[in-house]
Amino acid sequence: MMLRRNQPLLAQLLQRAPAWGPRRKSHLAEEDVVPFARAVIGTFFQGQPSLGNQYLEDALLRGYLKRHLPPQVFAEANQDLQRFGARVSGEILNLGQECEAIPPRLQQFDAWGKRVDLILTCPAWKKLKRISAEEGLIAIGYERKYSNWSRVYQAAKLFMFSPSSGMFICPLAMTDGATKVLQVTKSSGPPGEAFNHLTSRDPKLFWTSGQWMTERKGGSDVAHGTETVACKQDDGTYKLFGFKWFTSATDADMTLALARIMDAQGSVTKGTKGLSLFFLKLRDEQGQLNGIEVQRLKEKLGTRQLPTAELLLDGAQAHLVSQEGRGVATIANMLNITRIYNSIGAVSCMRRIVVTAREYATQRFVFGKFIKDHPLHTQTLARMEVQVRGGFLLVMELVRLLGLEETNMASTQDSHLLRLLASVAKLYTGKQVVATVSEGLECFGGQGYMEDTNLPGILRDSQVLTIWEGTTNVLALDTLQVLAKSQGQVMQAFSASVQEKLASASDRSELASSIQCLQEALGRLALQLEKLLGQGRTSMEMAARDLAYTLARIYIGALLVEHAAWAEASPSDIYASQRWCEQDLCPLDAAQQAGCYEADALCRDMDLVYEGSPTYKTKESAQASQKTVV
Ligand code: UCC
Repeated sequence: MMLRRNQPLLAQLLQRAPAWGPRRKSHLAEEDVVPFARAVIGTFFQGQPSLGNQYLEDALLRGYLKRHLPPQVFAEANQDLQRFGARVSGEILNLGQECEAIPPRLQQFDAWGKRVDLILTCPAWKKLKRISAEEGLIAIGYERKYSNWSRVYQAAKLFMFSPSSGMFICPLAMTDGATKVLQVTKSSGPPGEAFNHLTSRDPKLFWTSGQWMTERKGGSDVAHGTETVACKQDDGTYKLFGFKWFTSATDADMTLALARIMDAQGSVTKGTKGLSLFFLKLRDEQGQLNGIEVQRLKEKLGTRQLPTAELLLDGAQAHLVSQEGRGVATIANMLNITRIYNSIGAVSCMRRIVVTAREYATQRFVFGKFIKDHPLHTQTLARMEVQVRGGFLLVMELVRLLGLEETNMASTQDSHLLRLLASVAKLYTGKQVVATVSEGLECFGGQGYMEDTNLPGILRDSQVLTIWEGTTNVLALDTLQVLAKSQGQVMQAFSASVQEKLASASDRSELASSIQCLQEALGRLALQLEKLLGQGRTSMEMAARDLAYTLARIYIGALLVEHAAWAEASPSDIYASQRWCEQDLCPLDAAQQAGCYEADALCRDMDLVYEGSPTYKTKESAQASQKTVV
């Protein structure tokens, strides 16, 4: 019946069948001609892009390390990274994908009704913890076998590990941040012992740490959002009572948490000055939770591999690790590390999508040729590659500065730059990764949208990089604060560093026009900053994001030029720096010229945003809000 009804279509299909498959016969049987048989649909399957050695295939990573590391350090690191480059594209990638496929779950009660609050993670997640210890992913940064270069070597490993790791990079970020805090605070007792666990290479001893800052009232405005209180006990420890709203990787062994110390009258100090930092273990020796109830695991857009939870602290035993009232300043040590990890994670995802897309372009054949041979496609990939290279050099510069500071080798200029660039890099690479990965998915056509290719997960996981550890605007305002607080010193350090990098390339004619563009942009930045100072606080806040972007683009440009001037640089290194400098390097200037920061700009923005909204108020209310921004 079916056959007869579809006869004309079948006849048509049969005429085309030979082009698709080998199953052509002179006498067709009925099973060969039904519309959805294999012979009719065809036998073509698109080749999958495979992932090669992530060290050997990354020319810039290898070039950067060769350029910077002392020869003996490079020789040793090179060997280890080559081995690790293969491990991340095989064993570790498989484990990471298993973590995505088997997300953590919360078992709140046992079979007999007893509250247990167990966070159950898959074997792959546990294996990644063991691998992290074995590979020294935290230890390298603290053993300092290679002095100030240890951080660069560590970052190279993290850079390859991150996009394969099923987000295990997240607990590592917090672990490194906590280690830094415990080192800076010179903590003794249980927090001091924890330092040894966090930096251990022995999987049996290795610990990971959490970072508990965010509460229901505030993730950004920690000073006004933290309600957790700490009550001192006779033995000098504290008991914490509060509700932590986002706690990433809640299966950690320990954590650092902010809370307000309660005095004998039950009062606490409000604001930043009331916050102190505490160390606590999640479980006791018997595995019982330390006065903690896991309320639920979060339902997230991405990072589903991570057990992110809401926690009730109901008398959790804790140790004070900061001076009283210096909690924010102390946890800032951790924030700066996790922001650097965020930037490493962002650029590493960009690298991964570009590597995968370029491989795919050599296999996918359409419109009569491989897509690598379609000019527009290759141009798209090249633009993405320029973004990756720029982001990579920014992140590695940050890590290089961190290494100098931690080994007491940093100049004042280096320290200023480190503080500034930690925020700038986090905000800029966070935005870059979302745009680049989104473009990257498009390179696979519809396949980029299919969950079982494991590609969409990269985009979902990237989106958080603009949010956690400070949103783009929070970091833009932080950048502004850093510049304002130093009374010109940080800006001076920035300009001097850019000039030094450009000077190192001054004898290279092929870089001359890039250098000129960067000099001009630096000049325009200085002029606009001067102008902004006279425009007042509201204008400065409105300019903060454009300012941060300007700093990022100019600094990245200088880094690309500096790298391109290296004696062993490739023609592509030179080309990348030229392409980078073709964009608007000073968006601050363009927006200022357009009047975006003028006195009435906020009112116009309000009118624009709220036109048609039932909550739309009047211009007067916009003016009132302008007055309250101090
Ligand atoms: O927990 C989260 C998720 C964890 C998982 C993420 C893992 C990442 C893995 C990536 C892998 C790929 S997310 C939590 C996110 N929350 C934040 O990031 C907070 C965002 N908000 C801010 O950054 C704000 O700017 C605050 C909280 C730092 C601002 O607080 P306040 O109350 O306004 O305080 P101040 O006055 O700005 O700063 C208090 C002190 C000052 O020092 P003093 O008192 O000496 O003048 C500041 O200079 O802290 C100092 N300070 C810093 N110092 C503040 N920020 C810094 C800094 N970044 N570095 C050095």
